[in-house]
Amino acid sequence: MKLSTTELYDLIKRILTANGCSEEVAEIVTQTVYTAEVSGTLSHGVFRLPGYVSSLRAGWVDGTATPIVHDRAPGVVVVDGNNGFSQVAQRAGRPLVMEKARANGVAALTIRNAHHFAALWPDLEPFGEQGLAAIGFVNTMSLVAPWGGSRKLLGTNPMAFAWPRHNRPPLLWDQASSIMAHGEVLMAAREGRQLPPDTGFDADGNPSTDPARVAEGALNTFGRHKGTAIALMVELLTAGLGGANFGFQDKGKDVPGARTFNGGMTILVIDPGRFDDHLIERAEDFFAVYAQLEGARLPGERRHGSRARADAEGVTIADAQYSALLELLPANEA
Ligand code: NDP
Ligand code: PYC
Repeated sequence: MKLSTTELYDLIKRILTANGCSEEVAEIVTQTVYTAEVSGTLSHGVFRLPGYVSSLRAGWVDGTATPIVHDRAPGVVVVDGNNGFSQVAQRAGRPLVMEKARANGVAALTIRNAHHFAALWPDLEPFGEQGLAAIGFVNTMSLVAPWGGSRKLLGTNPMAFAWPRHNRPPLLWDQASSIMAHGEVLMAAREGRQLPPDTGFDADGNPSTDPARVAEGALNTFGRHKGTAIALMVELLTAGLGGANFGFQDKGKDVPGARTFNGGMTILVIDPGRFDDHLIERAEDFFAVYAQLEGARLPGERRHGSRARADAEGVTIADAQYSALLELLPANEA
């Protein structure tokens, strides 16, 4: 099914409002699901809508929540998401943390009691667009075995980074700290693809390349023990620093229909202008050398390219997936 970007956006928003999101929350969550889909981050685009809807219908996440912003210190903003979506809490805390970063050079935003079920790069992009550097971390329910083990404890704990560019969109990267995002494993299961060896384990702790088994078992971290160290840091910078649930404290596993995780996010924001007047231009010298390297590309280029193509040509959604999306609407709206 071929959709224009406007049709895609409207469909996502209708599904969210029909399933318990307020107009304002639906607008914010639509933006993140839509951006993932058009940028080719398909594991966190419309593929995830049944999960959002399931958590909403179960009453596990509040689609009307109003976050509470605490101005804790000259460089610290803490937001309680009130059991809503993380992007809504971010939107509430973003102006204050930007203001603090500009005043102090560095500031941090932590979010607790909020559900993050999306790609991270749309969260970081607004900082880069406003001339700020930012690095963000999210924790998830336990899905990953620490290196050497085969039972899950860590989350897939993604992180993303934005760096403002001179007269261009910001540099952005965005990645799970597991060898593969759990969403990618679910997509492989749906498409009947086997996983590469060393991706993870089944629920009994045996190595497996079957995505359905690994989805129920445990993933490895990326880069062997080094990814374990990163995933551990993410857990501490989110649940630890933010006072959010650790992955092992996920209460959703006992709630029928709960698919999202009530956890934490931390974003560290840096104003390069407070360190030196010419840092952004100076970094462009580095990018110019990078661009000369044969075979190499900058992270984020694929997503920027995909987004530009979607704007020009629209988006194709597989017919079966489109039908499944329509089933998330009330019968008289589908
Ligand atoms: P990928 O492995 O697809 O990409 C990771 C990063 O590497 C991207 O910035 C990508 O840029 C870049 N990259 C890929 N190939 C190259 C290359 N050849 N040269 C330079 N850079 C490259 O991401 P993951 O599978 O780890 O994660 C997928 C998504 O899942 C992410 O958006 C993440 O936020 C999301 N996620 C969300 C979670 C949550 O709790 N909400 C949990 C875990 C993951 P590009 O895209 O341009 O290729
Ligand atoms: O893809 O690992 C993942 C994931 C976990 C929560 C949301 N996405």
